[in-house]
Amino acid sequence: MSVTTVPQQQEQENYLTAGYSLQSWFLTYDHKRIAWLYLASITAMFFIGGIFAALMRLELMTPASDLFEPDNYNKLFTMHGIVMVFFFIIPAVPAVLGNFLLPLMLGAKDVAFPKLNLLSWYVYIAGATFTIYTIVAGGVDTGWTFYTPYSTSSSQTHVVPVVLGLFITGFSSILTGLNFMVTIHRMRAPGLTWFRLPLMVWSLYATSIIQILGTPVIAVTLMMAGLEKIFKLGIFDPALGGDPVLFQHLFWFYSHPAVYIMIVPGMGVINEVVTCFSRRSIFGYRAIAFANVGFVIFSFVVWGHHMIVAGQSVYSALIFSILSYLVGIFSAIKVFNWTATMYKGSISYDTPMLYVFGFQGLFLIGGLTGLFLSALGFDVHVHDTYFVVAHFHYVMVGGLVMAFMAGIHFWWPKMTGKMYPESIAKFAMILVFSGFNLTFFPQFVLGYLGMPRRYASYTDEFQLLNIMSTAGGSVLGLGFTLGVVYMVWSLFYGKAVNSNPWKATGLEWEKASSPPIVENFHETPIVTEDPYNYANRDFIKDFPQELSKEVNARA
Ligand code: HEM
Ligand SMILES: [Cu+2]
Repeated sequence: MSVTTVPQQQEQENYLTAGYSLQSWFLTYDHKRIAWLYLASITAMFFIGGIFAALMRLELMTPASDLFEPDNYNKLFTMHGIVMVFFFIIPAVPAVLGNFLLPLMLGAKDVAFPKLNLLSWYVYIAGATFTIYTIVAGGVDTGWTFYTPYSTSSSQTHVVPVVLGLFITGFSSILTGLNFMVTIHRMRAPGLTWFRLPLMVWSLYATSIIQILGTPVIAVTLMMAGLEKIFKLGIFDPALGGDPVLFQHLFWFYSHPAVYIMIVPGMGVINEVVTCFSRRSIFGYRAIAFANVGFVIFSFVVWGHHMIVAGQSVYSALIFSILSYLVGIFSAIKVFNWTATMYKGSISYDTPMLYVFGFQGLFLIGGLTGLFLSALGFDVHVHDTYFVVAHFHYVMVGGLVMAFMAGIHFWWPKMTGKMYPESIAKFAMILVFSGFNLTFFPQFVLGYLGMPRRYASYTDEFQLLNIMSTAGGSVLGLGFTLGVVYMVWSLFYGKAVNSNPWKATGLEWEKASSPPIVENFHETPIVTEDPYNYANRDFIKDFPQELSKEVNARA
C-alpha cells in the first residue's frame, strides 16, 4: 500500500453511475450493488421490527393489558424477535458491510461467486416474504425460540409458514458464508498474506465458519418442528415419544453461535474505526486475529447456559457455566486491545468514533452481565426475567447495532462519494445512546426485582421503571429515524468527498476512488506492508482534531 491517494475523478464512471435501470440493480452481480440491496432490505425489516417494539412498549406503559389482548401481545414479541434477529442483526454487518468491503479490502474485483451472491439476496427476500405473509395472515405467538411442545402441539398460529421462511433464509446465510470463505482464500491481492489482512477480514472469515457450521442445524431443527406440526411425527412431542428438550438443545446449538455471527463482524468494524480515529496501529493484531478463532470454537460449546433450568444435571450445568466464563477471555482480549490502541493515540471525535465509544461501554455491560448469567445461582434467580432481556439487548443493540452504525458512517463516503452531515449525525448518536440506556438499563432492575419477560401485564410496583423504558424507546426510535433521514438526504445533497476523506489506511481507501469503479481498482494492487501502518503516513503529522470539519471545508 503506498502513501498516495487516488485522485478523485468525478466525471469518471463509478459503480453507481454504471446503469440506472431497475434491471441494472436487481440483476446485478456487483458485490457493491448487492450490498445496497441488502442495506435497503434490512433497513425496511428494522423498521417493521421497530414498529412491533413500539407497540409493545406502549402496552407496557401501564400495568394492565389494556392496549392488546395477551394473545396479540404474544404475537408482537414473537414477530419483533424473529424480524430483528433473523432479518436484521444476523445479516447486517456481513451482508451489507461485508459484501461491500470484502473484495475492496482484498484488492479483488468481486467475490468468488458473484451470481451466488445475488442468489443469496433473493433467497433472503424469499424467506422474508414468508415472514411478512405470516404477519399479514395473523401472526405467530411462540416466541422467536419456537420452544416445543407449545409450537408443535398447542399453538394455533402460523408456525409452519414462518419456520419455512426461516429455513429458506438460512440458505442465504450459508451461501454468503461460503462465498466469503472462498473469496478470502482465493482472491487476495499479491502480497496480502494472512497476517496482513485487515482484522475486518479475519472477523468475516470467523463469521463465515460459524455460518456454515451452525446454520444447517437451525434449518433442520425448524424443518423438523414444521414437519412435526403437520404430520405429528413425535420428534419433540412427549405424547408421541419425542423429547421437547431436544428441541432446546438443537435450537441453542445454533442460536448461541449465532450471537457470534452477529457480534464478531461488528467487532471487525470496531478494529478498523478505532485505529483510524486513534491514528495508531492496532494493539495486538495477532491476539485479536486469534481471538476470532477462539470465538468460533467456544461459541459451539456453551449452548447449555440457556438451559440451566431445563433439567440438566448439576454437573453438566457446571461445565456449561465454566465454559461460558472462558468465552469472556476473547471478548476481554479485544476490549483491552482497543483501549490500548486508543491509549496515547491522537483521537478525533467524529461520529464513527463516537459509536465506537458507545460500543465499548455498552458491550462491556452486555458482556459482564453475560458472566453474571453464567453463574448458576444468579441465573436461576433471573432466568426468564427482564434481566435477560436487558442483557441481550445490551449485547445485540448496544454492541452490534452500535458497531453497524460506526461502520456505516465510516464507509458511507466510500459507498456514496458523499459525506453525511456531521453535526446532525452526532446529535442522532447522542439520541441513540441515551435513548438506548434509558430503555434497557431499567430492565436490569426490573428483572432483578422479578418482573418476568413476555407478559402483557404486571403488578403496579413495576410501572415507574416501565415508563422510563418506554420513554427511552421513543428517544431511541427518534435517533434511528433521524439517521435514516439524514443518510438519504446526504445521498442527494451531501458534500462530495475525495477518495480518502478520513485519511485511513487500507486498500479500499488508498487504492479505490469514492465511490469505487465497477471493477474496484484500475489495476490489481500489490501489498507491501502490514495493515494500519499509520505511523508511516505523512498525513499523521497534520491530522486535524476533527477530520470532518476539514472535509466539509474542502468540499
Ligand atoms: C456476544 C454476544 C451475545 C449476544 C448477542 C447474546 C445474546 C443473548 C440472547 C438473545 C439471550 C436470550 C435468549 C433467550 O431468548 O432466552 C441471551 C441469554 C444468555 N446469555 Fe447472552 N449473548 C451474548 C454474549 C454472552 C456472553 C459472553 C455470555 C457469557 C459469557 C452470555 C451468557 C448468556 C446466558 C447465560 C444467557 C441465558 C440467560 C437465561 O435465560 O437465564 N451471553 N444472550
Ligand atoms: Cu448463549
